[in-house]
Amino acid sequence: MKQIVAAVFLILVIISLIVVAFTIRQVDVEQKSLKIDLQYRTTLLAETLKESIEPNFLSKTGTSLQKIVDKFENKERFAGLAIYNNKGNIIAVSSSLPKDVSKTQTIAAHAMDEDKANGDFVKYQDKRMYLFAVPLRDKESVLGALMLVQNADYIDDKLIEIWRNNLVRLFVQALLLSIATLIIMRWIIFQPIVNIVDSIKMTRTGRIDDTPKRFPKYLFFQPLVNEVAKINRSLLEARLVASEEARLRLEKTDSPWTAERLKEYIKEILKGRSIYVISNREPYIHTKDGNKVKYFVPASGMVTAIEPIMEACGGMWIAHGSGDADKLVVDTNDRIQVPPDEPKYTLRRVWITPEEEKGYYYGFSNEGLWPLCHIAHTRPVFRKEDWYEYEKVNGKFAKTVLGEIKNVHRPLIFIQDYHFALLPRMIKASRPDADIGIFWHIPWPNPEAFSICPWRKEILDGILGSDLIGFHTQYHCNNFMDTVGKELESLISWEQFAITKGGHVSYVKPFPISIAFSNGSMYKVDEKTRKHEETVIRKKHDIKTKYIGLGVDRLDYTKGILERFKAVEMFLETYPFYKNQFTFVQIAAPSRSDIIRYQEFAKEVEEEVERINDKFKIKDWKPIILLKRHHSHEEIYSYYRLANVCLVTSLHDGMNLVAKEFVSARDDGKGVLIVSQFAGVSRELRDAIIVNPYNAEQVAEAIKKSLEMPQSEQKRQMKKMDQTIKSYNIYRWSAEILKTMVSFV
Ligand code: ADQ
Repeated sequence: MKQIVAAVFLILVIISLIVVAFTIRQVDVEQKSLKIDLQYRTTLLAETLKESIEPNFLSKTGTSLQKIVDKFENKERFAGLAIYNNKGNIIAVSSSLPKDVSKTQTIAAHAMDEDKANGDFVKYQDKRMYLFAVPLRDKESVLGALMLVQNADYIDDKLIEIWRNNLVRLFVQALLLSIATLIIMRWIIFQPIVNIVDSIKMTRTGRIDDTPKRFPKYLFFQPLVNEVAKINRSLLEARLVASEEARLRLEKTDSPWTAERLKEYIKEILKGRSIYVISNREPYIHTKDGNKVKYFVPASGMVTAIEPIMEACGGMWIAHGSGDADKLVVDTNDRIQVPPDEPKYTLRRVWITPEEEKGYYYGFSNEGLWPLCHIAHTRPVFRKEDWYEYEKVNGKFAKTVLGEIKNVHRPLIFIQDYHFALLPRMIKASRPDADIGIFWHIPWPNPEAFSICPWRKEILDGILGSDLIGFHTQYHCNNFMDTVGKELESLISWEQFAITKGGHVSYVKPFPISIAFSNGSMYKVDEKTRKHEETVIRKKHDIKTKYIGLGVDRLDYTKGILERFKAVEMFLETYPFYKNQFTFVQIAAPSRSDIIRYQEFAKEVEEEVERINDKFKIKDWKPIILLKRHHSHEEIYSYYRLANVCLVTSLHDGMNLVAKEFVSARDDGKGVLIVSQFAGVSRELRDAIIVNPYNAEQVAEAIKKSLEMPQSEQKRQMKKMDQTIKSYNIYRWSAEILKTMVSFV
């Protein structure tokens, strides 16, 4: 609509300019012609009068001259006349003539001096007048002058009339043209184009399109319509072929897992059952930006992992609506179709109050359970009021889920993470027919560490409402089984990895989470683009060094960011050759910044960067560049492609997807990955350099080894890690979890 208004405005401006230019010209011509006409008429009249006054001028008395003058009173457009003697004095004058028109004297004197007619336009009391004088003479000399004064106001009136008429015409034309433009653009051009785009989009996203109805009928669109119809048909055919191939591939387990294959697989095993994912963090957050609403994908490993599954399988994702514009874009049932550009599943938002968020999210989840499960030496804080909110919000989500599945037979509920430990039991209690799985994205600590939680029994009982409990590693599964054995009355089967409590069986299994990586990187670029990206990034941050190291994390104390900086410091101290040769770029997304510990941590990170940079700074080089903001995945991947070495030095991490993303970004096989032995990913990517993040010397050595590693070795390592991730990507992860969930029934 904005473009249409702009186009109409532009047209109006152009028309106005044209009309104004033409009017100026017309007025100019008209003015000249009216003036000439007036001058001509005045000259004729002057000549006539002159003939009757001139003979015997001297002998005529003032009274007889006055009589002649009076005869010309009250003539239309004629203001009056005056007769001067050769001394410049008035002998006779019309009573209607303003006496104080001073210019008359000058003009008359001039006519007498020059002995020829003289005239000029003057303004008197806001009126325009034409003064014209002719000399009166006998045979020898000039005896006086005759002055004629004409009203010339009608010329201005006429010009004003021209302006008025043209402006009215302009207004009417502009109005008609605007309406016509609006109609043409809105209904004849814009709407048909929108229809064509919608149609292509529908076909691209696999929905059937009612093509003939939507396409414009206008002749000039026909070639485009024909081509689009052909493209749509080809896309539909290609989709059918791909779907058939994927279906055939289901039997062949060695073929790669793709979104298509997962979709077909899910169709096979779910047989029409609906999937509901529940998480705290939503996959798309809508925010206000002035008058506009924007959205972004949050920095979250859980979102990175679950989003491709939902895109492939559809269903409903129920999550906390945390964006300040979230409420503006949902329908009356608090639902919105996402991804916003290409809807594939439903996002159902749940609203929680700031007080609930404080207790449930910041308090119990992130100041209690998060540090409890991560052995990163930050003490958990347990507050009764936080626990109360945690229970309340779990109850709120349970109510929402139960409402959504009310009429759904045997729904499949897939709960994410430590924010919802109580939810499985709450749902199971009302809907025993639902298959419930929970995936715990963070580590599970040993029973002693867990035993400090005042509500450990409630948490364990809540989780055991699930049919399937998933962790990233076998080690975390073992810890969970041990913890339940220590805390609850239950039957534990180490053979089947199952826990029976109150007649209900929960299976505990490892599912190492991964990323959407099948045929190539999700954000693949060609060599030219990669080079361009490198130039842009280097220029933007003034990086001139040969080597670049990279860290990508949420600003979280478990990610070992400070330890990483310490290792960079040690590396530069031990190997000063690399000063001015190596830059470490740390991309850090602000996270949970309402929690004091996180605020302190963010400050510590900044201070540490400043300290190290001050220590080593040489001219225009500094060793660490801290980019403290949320980045899109496209942006992050351009840094992955650029780095010689990527450091993942978590103090404790369930898995860590950054490590996998780095490998997936390196189509060129170059680059080295350093991984903490305390991150789940170190159990899978064994070809990375595995380090203890607390051991700065060891990490510094690993950096040196990475920068000096021959390319053939880099490629060998990358290739093996690449294969590991591809063979167990996020599609396979979800296929295995969902298959395990449904196979228990
Ligand atoms: P996280 O600790 O959030 O999740 P992690 O595995 O480290 O997850 O992945 C972080 C994700 O956020 C990555 O996709 C990364 O690209 C993105 N990210 C990082 N920095 C960013 C920035 N500055 N801007 C935007 N995005 C950024 C938890 C567990 C992990 C586990 C995941 C998945 O703690 O151990 O791997 O869940 O189960």
